[in-house]
Amino acid sequence: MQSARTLARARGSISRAMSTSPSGLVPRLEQLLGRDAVLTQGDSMDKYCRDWLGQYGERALAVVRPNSTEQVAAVVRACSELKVPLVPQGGNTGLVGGSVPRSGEVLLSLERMHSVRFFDQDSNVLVAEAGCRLQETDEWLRREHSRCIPLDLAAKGSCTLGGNVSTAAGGVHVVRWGGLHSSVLGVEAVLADGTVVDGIRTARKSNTGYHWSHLFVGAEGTLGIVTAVALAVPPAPRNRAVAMVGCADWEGVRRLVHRALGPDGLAETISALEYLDAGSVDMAVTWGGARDPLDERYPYTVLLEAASADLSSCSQRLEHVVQSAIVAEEAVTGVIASSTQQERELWAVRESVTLALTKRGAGVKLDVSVPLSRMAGPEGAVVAARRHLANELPPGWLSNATSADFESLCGAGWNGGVDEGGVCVVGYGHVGDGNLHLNASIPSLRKARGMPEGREDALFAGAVAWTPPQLADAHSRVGAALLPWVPQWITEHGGRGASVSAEHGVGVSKLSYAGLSRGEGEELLMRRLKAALDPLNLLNPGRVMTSDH
Ligand code: FAD
Ligand code: S2G
Ligand code: ZN
Repeated sequence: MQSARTLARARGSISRAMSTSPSGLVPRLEQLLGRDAVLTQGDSMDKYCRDWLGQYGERALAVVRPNSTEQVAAVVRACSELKVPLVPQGGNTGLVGGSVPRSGEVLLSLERMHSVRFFDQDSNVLVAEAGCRLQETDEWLRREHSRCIPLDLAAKGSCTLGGNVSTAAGGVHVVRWGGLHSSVLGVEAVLADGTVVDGIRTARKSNTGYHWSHLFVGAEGTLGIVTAVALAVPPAPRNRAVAMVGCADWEGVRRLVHRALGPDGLAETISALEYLDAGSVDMAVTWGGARDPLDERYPYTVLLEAASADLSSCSQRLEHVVQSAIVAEEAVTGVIASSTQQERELWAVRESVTLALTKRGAGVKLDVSVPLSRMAGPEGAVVAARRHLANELPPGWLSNATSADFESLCGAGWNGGVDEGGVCVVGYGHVGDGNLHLNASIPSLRKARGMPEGREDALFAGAVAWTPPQLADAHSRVGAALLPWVPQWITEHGGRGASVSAEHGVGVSKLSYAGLSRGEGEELLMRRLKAALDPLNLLNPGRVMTSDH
């Protein structure tokens, strides 16, 4: 984890590295792409060289912005000849440090490759370039063809289709449409030697050899650069119904999930099934600006969305599930949105947690798959992490909301919504597909002071909070306590239902423990594929796998 101080040192050394960049590289790149497509000066490069969390990234040798597959191939050939490593970048919203350069690397941004090549009306396949933004492309598809991209995530405004494919992004609709492997029909990619491989086709079925395009789904830029993608796109549901329910305990949540996913539940109208614990709702409301969704704070809040061509089936099904869950005492109460505005407000609670966490201070993120029984509740990963932190950190560092018996505090979370400071561990995520986002939040006093007028004095009343540079130290101590302890716990208790990285990928931040979810044979196969496709190890080296083999 790089604190600002270390980075400054690195920057200092990097600027010296500039003088030692391979001779002729920059002039050659400028000749290939045009001067305006090649950045080498500090501040114009900054936004490309810092990750979204502000935790990773060093200064690149150069940032290049090709506008065509041919230009991408030419850049790759030049870097390959001069043996200069390349980092492809889409929207730079990745959360594992994989989309930003280390010193001595060239950052290749796909931002200028943002054309929709075509939409095939017969097969309902969209062919778009890698730099197309998810939200913009989805809106165009809905408007022009009443179809949608089968993917939705809070970073949709910035993330790109190439980045989505390369991280095998999950998001909130996996429970309806599956992951991107279900919708990617083919990619166009540039290999490490500059070879362009065109796998773009609109045939829904093609069995003429290895399904090699799927190698690039989740490869995080380590096997080739995706320049275009062919996606099967479903009809955009005309109607949706959204509800939020409060549950008193995890057993209730589990039974509600089984109900919602069952044959008498949302069935074919299932669209999203998310959960938040009390601390996550506190984050969203106190720091994320979301409106309190229910009459009081429950240990768990579940968001359900049904979607279909006709309004009656999705709203009837949703109502039936919510009412039955209350009758069966799985849920205590529930609200069904009665307007688009209210639907947006309920979703805002869920979608604002990530940003809220960054506003409160520093964070340690875990994005894991784990069986429901081990996700939350007294036997779950979140309580286990809290208990572990209570043992590892100095007394008084933990906020009350992180006390081990937090689960039992009905209406738990902060004391009446006032953030008392201290380290919090919150759990939320895509409960419908077993994906938990476990986040530890280390409060920054300086950020509290940035709160809306009058709020900051109520915040952190008396409890511990840090100002930099102590914040960096507290951050690394919490990270050291949780990593790899939580991934090991997940692996030990989750069996084959566990993965130490569910949807964000490995990048650099999970390198040290990704092996917990990769068997020996898998590791061997992955290294053979990497050696075959990138023998000089120039494509995103040291991401996904260490390079020391
Ligand atoms: P980048 O961050 O630019 O790159 C990601 C990785 O892909 C890097 O390793 C990069 O080298 C590689 N890459 C990018 N483009 C290409 C290309 N064309 N060819 C080859 N390699 C490439 N992720 C989820 O899965 N689910 C979520 O619910 C989710 N929610 C998020 C919410 C917020 C607020 C934020 C900030 C992020 C969230 N993410 C989520 C993470 C992130 O948005 C996804 O991983 C997304 O797919 C990254 O897309 P991008 O275009 O920003 O890629
Ligand atoms: C989400 C975003 C990252 C995080 O909100 O679904 O994938 O850990 C996450 O908040
Ligand atoms: Zn997620």
